[in-house]
Amino acid sequence: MMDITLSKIANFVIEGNAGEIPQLVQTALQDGQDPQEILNQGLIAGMDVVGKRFKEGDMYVPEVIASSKAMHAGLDLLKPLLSKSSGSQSGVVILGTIKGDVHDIGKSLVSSMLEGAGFEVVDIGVDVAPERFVEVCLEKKAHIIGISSLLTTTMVHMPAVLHKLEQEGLREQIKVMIGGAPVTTEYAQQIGADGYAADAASAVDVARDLMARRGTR
Ligand code: B1M
Repeated sequence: MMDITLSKIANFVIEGNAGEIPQLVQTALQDGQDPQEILNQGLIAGMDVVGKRFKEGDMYVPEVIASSKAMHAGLDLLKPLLSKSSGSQSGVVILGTIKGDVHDIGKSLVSSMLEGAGFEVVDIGVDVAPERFVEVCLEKKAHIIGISSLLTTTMVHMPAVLHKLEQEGLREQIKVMIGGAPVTTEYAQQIGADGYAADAASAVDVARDLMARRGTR
């Protein structure tokens, strides 16, 4: 049975009530709830409902924005707890949402989880041009580029990042992982990406695997 505080958190996300969420998250933490559980059963559970209602036309864009603000209000508090780093540096990841796409909640979760696993994450935001991923990757001497897309109309820009890496002669050195709701393993294979993760937790496994596969640089 779901904890009452967590179901309240989920409901406030659905209602887009950002003001109430920090206090409730604090209460859940004081009650000894695991930050990951608060995230999964509170914030993400609420956002799942929002997604379904949005799809069915029962919620509109302003309401969804209010819900995502509410989700962020909780996420901001949980982030440092989710990303208790082991202190060891696992690798540098450039992370962004592809051109034309402003969805950033999933990407932020991936960022937190990677940081939690000891990766240095350079979050370059949303609506990022393919060339920009490569530019920052060079600047930061990164090992992995992570690309998020939530729209079928924007995932088609992902291959351009791979092409740019090829053009720059970097394709062998830099690993590319992709994710986001419409993205699949098959799509990753089709475009020649090195990895795909369905959620933030498995993004860590994929990133670790990519680091192992790339050897040392
Ligand atoms: Co938009 N939206 N949205 N939206 N939105 C979706 C994605 C949609 C599925 C809703 C629907 O119709 N059911 C639909 C896409 C349809 C499609 O293309 N197949 C959609 C649409 C159509 C749109 C607009 C076009 C609507 C419009 O204006 N007509 C528009 C586009 C704007 C744009 O980007 N240019 C739009 C706008 C918005 C808002 C701005 C209102 C808001 C975004 C706010 C923000 O992010 N700051 C929004 C939201 C919130 C959603 C839903 C409801 C929720 C997305 C979310 O945050 N999920 C979404 C419906 C849904 O997904 N249920 C929807 C929670 C998050 C934790 O999950 O992002 O999937 P997710 O991330 C997961 C995994 O995917 C994975 O790990 C994460 C954590 O486990 N993952 C990765 C993500 N990135 C990864 C990268 C990795 C690895 C794993 O490696 C690098």
